[in-house]
Amino acid sequence: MKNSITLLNKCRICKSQKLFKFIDLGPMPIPNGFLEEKDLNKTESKYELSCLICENCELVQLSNIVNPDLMFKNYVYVPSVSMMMMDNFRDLSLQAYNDFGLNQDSLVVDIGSNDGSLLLFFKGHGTRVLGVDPAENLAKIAKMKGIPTEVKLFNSKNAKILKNKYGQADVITATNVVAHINDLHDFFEGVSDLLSKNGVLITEFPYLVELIRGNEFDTIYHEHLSYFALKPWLKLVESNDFEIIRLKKLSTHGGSIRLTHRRKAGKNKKTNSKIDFLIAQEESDFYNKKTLRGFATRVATLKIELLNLLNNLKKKGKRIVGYGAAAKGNILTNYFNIGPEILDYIVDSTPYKQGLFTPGKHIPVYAENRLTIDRPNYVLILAWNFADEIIEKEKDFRKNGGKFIIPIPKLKIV
Ligand code: JHZ
Ligand code: ZN
Repeated sequence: MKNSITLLNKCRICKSQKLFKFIDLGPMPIPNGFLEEKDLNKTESKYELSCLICENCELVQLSNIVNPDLMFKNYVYVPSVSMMMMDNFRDLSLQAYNDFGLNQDSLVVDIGSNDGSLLLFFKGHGTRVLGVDPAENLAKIAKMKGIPTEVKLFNSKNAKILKNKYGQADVITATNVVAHINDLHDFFEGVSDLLSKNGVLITEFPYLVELIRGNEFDTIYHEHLSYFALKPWLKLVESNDFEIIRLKKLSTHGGSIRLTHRRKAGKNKKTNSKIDFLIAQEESDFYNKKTLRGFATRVATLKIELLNLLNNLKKKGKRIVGYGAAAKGNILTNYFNIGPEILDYIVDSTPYKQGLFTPGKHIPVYAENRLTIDRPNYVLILAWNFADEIIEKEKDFRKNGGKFIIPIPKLKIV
């Protein structure tokens, strides 16, 4: 496989060729491609980043696909550094444990299990657990925490291997990972094979309507091949003989949804008022070129506003740093052209990012305590999805006269 398969000329799900491009971010480095100092002079690969909507099934998707090996083998993102994410995982595990009568014989398989954070909660409830993740570095950490982990990409071929080795799963979880999967029909084939007859699949993903509404353009990046609204997701689910039995809106990652699925029971289509309501809303307000073009225009305005603000502060001699070396932050800094001449550095609590430099803009990443020692004037919160958590954690910075800049959904100084 080449590094990048350029241009998707057919919809990933329905194969229609009627694709409408509504935002083009241009060539971008891979968003988690942090660099060591010794590599800063080497040429970095950049890949086109633009988003299309399929005019047939309405799936929003990337125009180019980067080889997953380049992005996921050695992965630096871990959810366990955020309390909000941990609270969400606790809630998911409790919901599944209580609602589906799990016990010590039940097997929970987590696809994209990362450092084992979600499965630790299930283990705490006493179920059997198995993680599946292609990141060798994170699987090592998960295993150290006592979470058995298979270093694999999840697909129908590997699902068979897992089934033969561990038996069928009562619950399969896939949080913040379906967007990363290219062949979604194959994903469902694998789930169907690995899942026990009455088992459930629980997914969580950022909800596209919130992405558009909240100007969350920086969550568009090479790892995320699809951006789901409910209508195309439901179509995909039904065409693979599954149905949605529960929906919960979440505040994670700028607005997400948690969906619980099981195999379709009988031929009749189940109605679910929550789902029907959201799909009706999507159809009336969302699937049109005007909405999508409006989003692209708002992003262009945001760029001007933020750059004006940062440049004025610099002219006044203010020192500005970033908070949260999130993948999304790397898209925002690259697309808005914000480099180390504006942000002295970025602080981040993830040990695997500290000491490295951001892809593209080469901004150094340090531990969070640098902020306390260094006391800059302004902090640009790049991990804006955790703004409340970060502001609360760093209340002393504000007490001492520091100010936070939150870029998304709307530029705000607090
Ligand atoms: P965060 C991730 O994207 C990765 P990213 C992934 N591709 C995905 O699908 C989406 O989420 C949904 C730091 N931080 O979670 C930690 C602090 O330093 O917004 C992270 O590096 N201190 C799987 O990378 C970053 O911020 C803190 O107190 O855009 C946040 O990254 C907190 C709360 C976070 O995801
Ligand atoms: Zn389509």
